[in-house]
Order: sequence, then structure tokens, then C-alpha cells
Amino acid sequence: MKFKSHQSHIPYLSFFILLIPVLIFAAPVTHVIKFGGRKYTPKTLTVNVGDVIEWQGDFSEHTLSLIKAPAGAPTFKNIDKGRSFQYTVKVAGYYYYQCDDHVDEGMDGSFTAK
Ligand SMILES: [Cu+2]
Repeated sequence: MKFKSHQSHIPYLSFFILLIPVLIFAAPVTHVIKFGGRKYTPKTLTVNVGDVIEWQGDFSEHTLSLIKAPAGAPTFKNIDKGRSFQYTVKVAGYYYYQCDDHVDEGMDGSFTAK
């Protein structure tokens, strides 16, 4: 009878084993982009829809604007206060942002959401 009770656990085990990749891939991730001087690090990034992007730096010195985003994506412009800003990615596609003060010096970046 011991054999029988062991067998009855197999459906439960299979369920949890199948759930592992779902849990790993579905969990939203926060991606940190640090800025200072004249650059963003990292400058390019690939994310999943549902992830969060967090810029960290001094916005009073480097104002942040989203310049290109896919249709329907929430946007933002001229973030000029504080030291961090979070953006939840809701639409797949290509995003391009810049520091309004130093974009002419190459201070910009992008990310692609899948
Ligand atoms: Cu700047």
C-alpha cells in the first residue's frame, strides 16, 4: 500500500515542477539605469512587458524625457526633481529617452520591451 500512496503524489509534483518556469519568467523585474556625468548605464536594455525601469541619479541636473515610445504606451516628460523615477513598461516595442540638458553631448538611451 506504500507504493500506492507514493503514486498519488505524482500529479502534485508534476504540477509544481511545471509551475517553476512560469514563476521564473512571469515575475516582473526592476531594471536600474544609473546616470551621472553625461551618460546612462546601461545605455540600452531589453526588458519584458510588466517590468519596471528605474532611473537613479540627480534629475535636477539631468532632466529626463521619453521621446519615442510605441503607440498606447504611457509617456513622461521633463522629470526634473528627485533621485529616482520608476516607469512600468506596459506596451511592447522600442523606447528612446534623453537628458534634455545634455542630449547634444550624447546623453540618451533606449530600451526594447518584448
Ligand atoms: Cu544630462
